[in-house]
Amino acid sequence: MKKFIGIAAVGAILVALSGCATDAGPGDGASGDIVVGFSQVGAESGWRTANTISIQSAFEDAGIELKFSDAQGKQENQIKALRSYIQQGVDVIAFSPVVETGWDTVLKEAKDAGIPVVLTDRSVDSKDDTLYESFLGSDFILEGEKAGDWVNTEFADADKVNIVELQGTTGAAPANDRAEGFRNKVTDPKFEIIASQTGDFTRAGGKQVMEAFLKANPDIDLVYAHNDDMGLGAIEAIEAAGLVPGEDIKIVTVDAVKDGMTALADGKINFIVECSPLLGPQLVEIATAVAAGETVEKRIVTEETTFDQEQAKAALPDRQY
Ligand code: GYE
Repeated sequence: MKKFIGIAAVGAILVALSGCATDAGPGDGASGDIVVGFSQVGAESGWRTANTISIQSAFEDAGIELKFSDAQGKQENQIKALRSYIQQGVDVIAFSPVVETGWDTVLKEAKDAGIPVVLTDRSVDSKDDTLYESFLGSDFILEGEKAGDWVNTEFADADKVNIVELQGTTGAAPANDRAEGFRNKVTDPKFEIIASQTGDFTRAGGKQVMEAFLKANPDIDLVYAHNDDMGLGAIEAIEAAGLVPGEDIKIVTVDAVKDGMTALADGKINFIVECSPLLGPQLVEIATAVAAGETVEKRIVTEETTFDQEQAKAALPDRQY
């Protein structure tokens, strides 16, 4: 990779000296003329849509060619996309791994080809952290802990709290970590997680699982949904069962996309932990730096907040996504 940049830089100097403005072509590593291959998880949620728009528009604004592929939620599709980017000799590969495990082989192939890899949004569980340059994204354990903190306050005076959990995609970092963070905080024996199942981060999944939860459990006090979309699906199921979401059954979610924030402002969701999908501009910076052979921070954590009903009402008019 370094060699590549060296050759390209010499080329750029020669072009500059000769005053001849030729297009150096994609993939040659010349500054400002890099090619980035990005493999997205899919289009499972409002968060994902906002994330895709953020990434595509940031690269467009920066004038950097972005090859984009949608894995439709399948790891095998992502591995195929990564291999195709390696074959095409892109300058940087970035991807949001659908699940945490099973990446070492393909990451090693990228490393052997001299192509730096940047993880965005979700991480891998690889023991060898030389297989990627940087991981840009949220602290999902902290998000789960923030949800747990709210639960402790909200139910401070309760004797017994029956909780159901709508988990994210099985094996995905945000599903694993949001479950863990929540359990780090919700430790009082009065809390019981009576049911926990994946809704795959989708609205339809959240609805379906919540319908089953409601049938099996007459006395649910709280839904902890790993994202807004599943919380929104749960609202539909709760209303269909003749109950009032936000009152008969409280709901806490993660993400804070517009639809989630609207439900919070309406009192159907009670609290949302923010997870920012607007990773595009930072990803452009990181990709540009690693393409130039620079070392970047191994871990870049997104800054995030939380919202109650009043805060959601105040934030909604300016919410971009
Ligand atoms: O919370 C969820 C999406 O990986 C942080 O994936 C992301 C999660 C997000 O489907 O809505």
